[in-house]
Amino acid sequence: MSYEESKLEVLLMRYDSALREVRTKLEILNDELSLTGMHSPISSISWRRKKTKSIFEKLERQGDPLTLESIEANLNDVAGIRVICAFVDDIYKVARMLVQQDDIQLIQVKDYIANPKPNGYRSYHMILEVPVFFSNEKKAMRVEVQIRTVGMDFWATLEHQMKYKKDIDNADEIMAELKVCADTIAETDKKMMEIRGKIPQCREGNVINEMSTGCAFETGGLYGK
Ligand code: 0O2
Repeated sequence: MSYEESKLEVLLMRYDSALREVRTKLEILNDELSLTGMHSPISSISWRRKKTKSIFEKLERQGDPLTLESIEANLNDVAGIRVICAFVDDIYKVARMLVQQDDIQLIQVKDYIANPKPNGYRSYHMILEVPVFFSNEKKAMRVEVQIRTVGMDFWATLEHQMKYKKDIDNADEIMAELKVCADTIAETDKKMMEIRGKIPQCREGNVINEMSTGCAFETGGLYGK
């Protein structure tokens, strides 16, 4: 292995460590809220670290230098975590609880729930920096966190397929149908919160969620590369 290759391996290990840090923070928050009898906001967490090939392809697409320094400087999504919540207000609760931790630095927020994309995409995105302690240094590593409801995730997974199929004949028609579905899902998400508010046990927060962790994305999986 060349010197450059071994340095890349170390950098990727650091992104993996940062993913573990943020994941643990989210799991602790959820465990704590479950124990206190409050409604646990997180339904599931999944994560992926971009593969080397995708990292360099993205740098190339952006016209950035293909160096290790450039990876850290120009890519925010080498490490990505996706958090699925049952209700829209849980999304904001989780985001708030995470960024209020004093070792987390919030670099960027994109609220595609308040401001959906024209295609109907909804999700709450944050770029965070989390410190990771290694044998002889502390490194602040970037992690992209996407938080969305089950419905938004269902939609985004199907819509993501269109990214690679723009040349099909009825692409416009499919995109229009997807837009209608996105709006319907948003309406349903809103309605579900209203209904939850009418159920006494839910108002008091006795909903039990299942925590399904451990799904590292494979190439071509839900979260892409
Ligand atoms: P993949 O294959 O999921 O990794 P950036 O890509 O971060 O340099 P951008 O596009 O401004 O810059 O970031 P943004 O808007 O926060 O989007 C980042 C990620 O959000 C995307 O990563 C997707 O995972 C998801 N996303 C954003 N817009 C859409 C959308 O319209 N539909 C779907 N299904 N997902 C979306 P990648 O790298 O594009 O894709």
